[in-house]
Amino acid sequence: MTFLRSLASSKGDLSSITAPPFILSGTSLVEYSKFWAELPDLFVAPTMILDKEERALAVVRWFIATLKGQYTSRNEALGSEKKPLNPFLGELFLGKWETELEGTTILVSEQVSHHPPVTAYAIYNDAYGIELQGYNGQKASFSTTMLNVRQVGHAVLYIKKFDEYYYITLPTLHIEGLFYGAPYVELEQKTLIQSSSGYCASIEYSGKGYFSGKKNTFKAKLYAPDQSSLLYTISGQWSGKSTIMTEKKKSESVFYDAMEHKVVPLVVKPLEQQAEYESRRAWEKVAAAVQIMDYDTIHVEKSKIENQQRELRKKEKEEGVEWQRRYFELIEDEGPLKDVAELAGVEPDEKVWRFNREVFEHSSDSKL
Ligand code: HCR
Repeated sequence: MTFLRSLASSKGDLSSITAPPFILSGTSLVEYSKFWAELPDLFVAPTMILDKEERALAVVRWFIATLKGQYTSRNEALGSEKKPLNPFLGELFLGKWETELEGTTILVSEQVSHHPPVTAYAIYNDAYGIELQGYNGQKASFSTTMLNVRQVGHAVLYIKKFDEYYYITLPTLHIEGLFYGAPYVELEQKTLIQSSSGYCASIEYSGKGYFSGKKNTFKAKLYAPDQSSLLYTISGQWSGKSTIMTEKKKSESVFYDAMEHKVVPLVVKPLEQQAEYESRRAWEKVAAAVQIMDYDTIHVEKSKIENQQRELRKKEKEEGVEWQRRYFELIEDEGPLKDVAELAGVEPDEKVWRFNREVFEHSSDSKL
C-alpha cells in the first residue's frame, strides 16, 4: 500500500517512486538504449535493400523486433517488470555488438538530464552505414489500477547509402499488475515511422482483448508517399508472431516471429576498465545489494551517489557553470529531420539532443 501511495503521489516523476525491494532492479535506465540493436542482423538489414518500399518494410520489421527486449525482457528474466536505477547526470553506458556477418555495432548512451530525466543515445554500424540516434524521457500519471507512462522524445534512423532518414515516435505504455505485486508493461496508442522517402508506417498497439484477445498485439499499416495508398497491413503480437497482408494481392505471410530470433548480448568492458562515471561501475555496489535484497546497503550506496551529485550541482551553481554533456548536445533542429517530422504531421521538438561523434571518437571512452 505504501508503494501504491508513492505511485499516486509521484506527480509525473518516476524517479521519485519508492518501490519495495522485490521490485527494484540493479540496472540503470541508461542501459535501456541497448534494446534498439540487440538483433544486429535486423538493424542493418534495410541497408541492403534497393527498393524503397521493401526497405521501409525492413525498417518496420526491425522496429517491431526491438519491442520484445524493450518492454518484456525484465518480465522474462526476473519474473516481473522492475524499477530501474535512476541515472545520474553524465552517466554513460557504452558497449558494442560483434557479430560475424554484421561486424561491429557501437552503442553510446548518456544521461543528459536528471530533472526531468532524459537519456540520449547513438548506435552505429559503419560497415553497413547505418546509425540510430535518439533520446527519451518519461512522464507518468497514476490511475486507479495503472501507472501510465508517456514517452517524450523520438528516434531517428539514418541510412547513409540512400541518404534516407526514418523519424520514429515512441509508444505510450502503462504498467499493469501493480495490485498483485507483479507489474508488467503493455503498450498503447501508436508509433509513426516516417521516412524521408515518403513511405510512412503507423503502428497501433493494444493489450488483451481489443484486436485479438491476446496480450502485446499491434496492427501496422504501411502507406505509399503522401498516404496515396495503403500497401501492407501487418498484425499480430510484437512479443510473438505477426503476419503481413499485401493489399494488392490480398496474400498473407509471416512477417516476424520473435521466437525465431535470438538476441545478441552487448559486450561491455570489464568493470575494472570502466571509468567511474560508467553505469555498471558506478552502480556496482547498489546492484550487488539489489541481488541479495539487502535494503540497507541499497539505501546507503544509493545515497552516496545522490549526495555526490547534489554536491556537484551545488558547486556548479556557486561557480555559475552548467554541467557539460560528454557526447551529446542540445541543438535547434533545422536539418532534414525537421522536414521528416513535419511530413509525419508530428510537431518537431524545438531543440533536440544530437550525438557529437567526433568528440566521442577523440575520447578514451571510444576504446571499447
Ligand atoms: C516505465 C519504465 C521506465 C522507462 C522504460 C522505457 C520507456 C525507457 C526507454 C526504453 O527505450 C523503453 C522503456 C522500456 C521500459 O519498459 C520502461 C520502464 C518500465 C517500467 C519503468 C518504470 C519507471 C518502473 C516503475 C516501477 C514499477 C515496476 C511499478
